[in-house]
Amino acid sequence: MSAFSSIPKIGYEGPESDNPFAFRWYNPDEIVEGKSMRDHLRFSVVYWHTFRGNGSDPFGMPTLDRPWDDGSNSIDNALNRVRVAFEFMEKLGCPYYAFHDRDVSPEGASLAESHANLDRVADALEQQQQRTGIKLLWGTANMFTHPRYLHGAATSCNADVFAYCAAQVKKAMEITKRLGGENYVFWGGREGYMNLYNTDIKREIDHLGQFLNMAVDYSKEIGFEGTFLIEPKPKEPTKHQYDSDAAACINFLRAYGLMDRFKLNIETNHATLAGHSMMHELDYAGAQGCLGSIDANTGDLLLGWDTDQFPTDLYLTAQSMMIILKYGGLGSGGVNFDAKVRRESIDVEDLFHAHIGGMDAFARGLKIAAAIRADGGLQQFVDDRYSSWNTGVGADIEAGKHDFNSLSDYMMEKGEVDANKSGRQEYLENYINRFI
Ligand code: XLS
Ligand code: NI
Ligand code: NI
Repeated sequence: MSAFSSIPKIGYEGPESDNPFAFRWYNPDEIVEGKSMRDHLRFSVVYWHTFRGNGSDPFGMPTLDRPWDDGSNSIDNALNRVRVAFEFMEKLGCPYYAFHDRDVSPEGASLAESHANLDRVADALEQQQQRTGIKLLWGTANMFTHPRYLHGAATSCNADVFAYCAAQVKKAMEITKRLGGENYVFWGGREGYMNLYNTDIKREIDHLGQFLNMAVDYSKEIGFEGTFLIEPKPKEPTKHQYDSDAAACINFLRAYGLMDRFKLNIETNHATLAGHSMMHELDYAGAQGCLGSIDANTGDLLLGWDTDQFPTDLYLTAQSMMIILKYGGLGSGGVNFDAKVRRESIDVEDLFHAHIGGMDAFARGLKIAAAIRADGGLQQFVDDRYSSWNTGVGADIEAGKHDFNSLSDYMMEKGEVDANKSGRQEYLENYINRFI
């Protein structure tokens, strides 16, 4: 029985098409900067929102019509969802997906039972991957939903919780490896605090560092070579998450000796919750060699939480792709739609509109970014802006040939700095608009 029989296979029809079930910009085989759009973007569907989201919110019950889902926590329901999920991704033409252990398979009455459930569902996932050629972008462990995690996971005050998490991540990593996952994500769901009066920050962060080092050791033990990704987020569900933004995560990775094994998974709505733009977070991570993957979504300027909407803003996607291209692409990462349809978008069709829109917005962002790079005007401007560093005193400073004494001598003799030039912000904003 097909869950999406009324919906055609989504194909590329070009910008003139008025078919809502077609791509107008995402043309997987089109070559941009020497690489296909498929390989640049590596789109991924998330299991948790797309196949487990039901539209409920803190004020209201489920709203979404998902006829295949009986609402139960049974293995049969989980296996049926796998079938539907792959049918969806196949129709959409999306090459990757991502999941948490507990999205795909139900929590059991004991850890052993949870593991066994996951094994059974992984069999089905593996079969469907083989049938369709759809691959696993990343796996992760949900260590925030169950009540045992009320004080956090690896940062819990309860040592048993740390041990439980080790067992859970061990299993999730094994399953990710078995399914050929190209990355493994750590999002610190409740790794943070609600109140500093009852919190030993030093101890909690040390525990997190120790936990991730154990994960690195275990990946070596089993030969899992996928990239490890930390996903920064400043708050929600806790008031302050330890992985608050790219800079905080990179400092943490350096402090605990994890820099060569980890990169970052940057999410738009988390960047904006942290008071940064997505472009800032991507550029900062890229500059430190830590740009791994993105969770593509968007927030709402008027709402202060993680609304996880599908991205449709061309400035957002163009800026994201400018930075991704600047650092040579996402490597083993991808553009993962950590996004959900609105509670009011109750039909199955809405899942298609949402993903088609996000994929088209990123395809267009890619083309815009490539056009800006091909024109070269922006790069030229930036090169000129820093040209004082290419010769004379600038080049000598960068080469390490100066200290405070020599620079003081230099400036005493010169008396005043060379004249500053305009930053031309408005000119550049107008320039970018020529490509949008
Ligand atoms: C929540 C996070 C989460 C991670 C995966 O805000 O975005 O969905 O991506 O655990
Ligand atoms: Ni995310
Ligand atoms: Ni999020």
